[in-house]
Amino acid sequence: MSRLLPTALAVLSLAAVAGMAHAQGPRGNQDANGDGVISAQEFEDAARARFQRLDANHDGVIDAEELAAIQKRMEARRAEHPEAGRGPGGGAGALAAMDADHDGKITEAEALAASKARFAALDADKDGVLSPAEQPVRRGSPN
Ligand SMILES: [Ca+2]
Ligand SMILES: [Ca+2]
Ligand SMILES: [Ca+2]
Repeated sequence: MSRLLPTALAVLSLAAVAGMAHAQGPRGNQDANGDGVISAQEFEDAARARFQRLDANHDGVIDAEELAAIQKRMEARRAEHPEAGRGPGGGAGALAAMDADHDGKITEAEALAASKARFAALDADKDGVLSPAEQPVRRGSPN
């Protein structure tokens, strides 16, 4: 008994730490200042950060090769966690849709323009911020 308790406590605090890390993880927490709403600036910052993460060789363009790698990663993740759904920004299909001039590559300008359009679409009451109700649902998007 006296040996079990500390172990249980250790497991619990580990779980708490893991949970916290998860909540603040890189998986698209766009509400940078934690005020519960996502401003246009926060949305854009998150889009830029995501773009830079996806631009593996940092040349300012996500090319077909990088797109394919992203797609592969997303599929692997979905196969591993089918219940997790897709992160904000959608899948590789949504990425390809950002390619405004259809040259098979996505520039940072295209990604940011797409993100702006997405923000406008999400901001149902057009007050310039995404309230919790307007924020994209992270699990089980219906398509
Ligand atoms: Ca915010
Ligand atoms: Ca690149
Ligand atoms: Ca709004």
